[in-house]
Amino acid sequence: RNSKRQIECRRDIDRLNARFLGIYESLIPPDEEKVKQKQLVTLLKKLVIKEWPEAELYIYGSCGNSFGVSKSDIDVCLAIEDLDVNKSEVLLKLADILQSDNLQNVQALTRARVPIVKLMDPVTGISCDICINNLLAVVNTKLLRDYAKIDARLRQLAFIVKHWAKSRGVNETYRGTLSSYAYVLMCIHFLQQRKPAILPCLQLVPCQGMEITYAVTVDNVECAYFDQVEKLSSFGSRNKESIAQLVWAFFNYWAYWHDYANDVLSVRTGSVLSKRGKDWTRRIGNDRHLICIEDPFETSHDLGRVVDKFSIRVLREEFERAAEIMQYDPDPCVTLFEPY
Ligand code: 3AT
Ligand code: MG
Repeated sequence: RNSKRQIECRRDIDRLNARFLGIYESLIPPDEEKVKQKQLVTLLKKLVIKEWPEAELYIYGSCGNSFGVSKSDIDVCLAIEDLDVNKSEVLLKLADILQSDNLQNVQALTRARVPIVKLMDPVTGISCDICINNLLAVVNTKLLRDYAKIDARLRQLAFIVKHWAKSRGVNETYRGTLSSYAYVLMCIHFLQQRKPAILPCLQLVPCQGMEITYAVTVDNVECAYFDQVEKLSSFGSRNKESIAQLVWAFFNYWAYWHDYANDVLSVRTGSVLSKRGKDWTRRIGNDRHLICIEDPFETSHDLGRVVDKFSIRVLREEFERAAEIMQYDPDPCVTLFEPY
């Protein structure tokens, strides 16, 4: 009787895995969408080069880090060395150039926290944000993309978590919840912590046969790590956990096990640091440090700083809701993503 129960249980888990993988597959952007994105960026490059011949255009964010679902906006960074005029002037000039090339809804947001030009390509319907010289974001985009190449479960888990966060309204930094970037870092850290580990720590080198193979200094921040990730393609193979188990354990961790009072998540070190060690124990200005996620390169930067005393409750209730659903709901794939 016991083994019959085990077999049924196994079947339930297999079925749930298949459901999660199905959701993951349905979120992946189709190839033709990727082609259209490339075409738009090529057009933008052509326009930009005319005005700034030395400039470079980089894709960053979810279209570049491999964690973008279908129909994501494109984030583009215009890199101009030795900027002798201010960013606002460049953005206004850029908006001018784009407007006269039939791109739609062109808007320069010069007073935003990250000043950008927004636009929409009428041919493809793709929206795009262009910022200036935000090279740290280009580098952290590469780090995320490199982590994704090591073990397929990272991309699967992060797609599910992002989809959950968007469905439940907890992926809105302007309302005090977390950015997509923060959620992906939470997933990377979680997989670094599994036993056996599913992901290594690429910045903790030399270690485990890894050394620094990529190093740049951007805005006085040294960014260095092991980026020959094709050599790590079997790193996580000793861990056999399935996506359903990982989704369950992820929400369980954030609902019941994370020490919000004392701990800082650190992908850079592949470990948990103490808030005390980082002097993140009290509110300074608007930074409350109620959930602490260290940026892998700008280590003084807490990605949880947008979270306030109201939104931390919303977040934690959502983690608990998700954990309960994964534990008890007969059809978690529906309930988990119910619109809030
Ligand atoms: P979506 O699919 O658009 O939700 P995304 O990965 O594009 O996810 P965002 O649009 O929130 O995420 O951010 C775009 C990129 O900007 C992602 C990351 O490279 C960078 N970024 C975002 N927030 C921060 C931050 N607080 N610190 C440093 N880099 C950041
Ligand atoms: Mg984006």
